[in-house]
Amino acid sequence: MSVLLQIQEATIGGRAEEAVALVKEAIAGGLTPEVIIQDGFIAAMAVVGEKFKNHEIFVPEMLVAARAMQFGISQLEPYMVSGERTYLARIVLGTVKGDLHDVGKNLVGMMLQGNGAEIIDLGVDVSTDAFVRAVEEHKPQFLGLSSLLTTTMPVLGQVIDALEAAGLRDKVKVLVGGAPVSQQFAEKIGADGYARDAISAVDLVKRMVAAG
Ligand code: B1M
Repeated sequence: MSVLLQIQEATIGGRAEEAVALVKEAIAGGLTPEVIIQDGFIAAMAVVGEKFKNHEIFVPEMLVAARAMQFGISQLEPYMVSGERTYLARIVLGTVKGDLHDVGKNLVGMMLQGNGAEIIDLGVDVSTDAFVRAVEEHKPQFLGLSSLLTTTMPVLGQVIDALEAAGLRDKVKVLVGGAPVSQQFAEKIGADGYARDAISAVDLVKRMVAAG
């Protein structure tokens, strides 16, 4: 079985230590972090999500799978640093109120950081007020909002409205993402940008910084 399939199996089974060992093996075998993340971990989480939907597994199993993915991906952090060491932008990042899914947000933060961004990670289940206060306090160029649930998607728009009400909307570019979010939805709520995955998020921020 290929190392990528083994990573998938270890992740689905929630075997974090095995996933870590397999990541090391994959890197030693010449696979890139992007391939390991996409074809190993993200592919595994798609299976986990399907199994959950079909009631084959439950929340505890999803949790240990996410933990295995977090551990595995953390091994890749040193390999995700780009050659450029120039400062890209300051970015405040968080998962909106009601949403505890942080694997994708962490990955986005890690990739942006590896490409020269300063990340202020507010964590998960962040209140709209806390986002507004963080923009006031840290004066970031970007605010990155993540939502994984259809029930928390509307909160993305609420944060944008709250920034507007606080007179801060033109001070920060708002980026949104997460599995149920789309370009169309991002436009509808008045976000400045949408990225479907961590690599696109880096490209988007670079493009927006270059555009001024
Ligand atoms: Co939850 N969960 N979960 N879950 N979970 C989903 C999202 C679900 C699709 C599973 C399913 O039913 N098939 C479903 C949502 C359905 C819906 O909304 N319609 C679901 C549900 C229902 C729930 C609960 C309600 C279950 C329950 O309690 N009955 C509950 C809600 C908890 C809450 O948030 N309040 C819940 C709980 C959990 C766990 C805590 C057990 C665990 C999360 C642990 C953690 O994150 N620390 C969990 C997990 C692991 C999942 C799945 C299986 C995997 C998510 C993940 O880590 N994906 C997920 C099914 C799935 O997505 N296939 C599911 C891997 C990750 C790398 O991808 O997060 O999409 P993702 O991030 C990507 C992109 O989306 C994008 O880039 C990332 C990297 O490529 N991106 C951005 C993300 N944020 C971005 C921000 C950006 C730009 C791009 O700019 C700022």
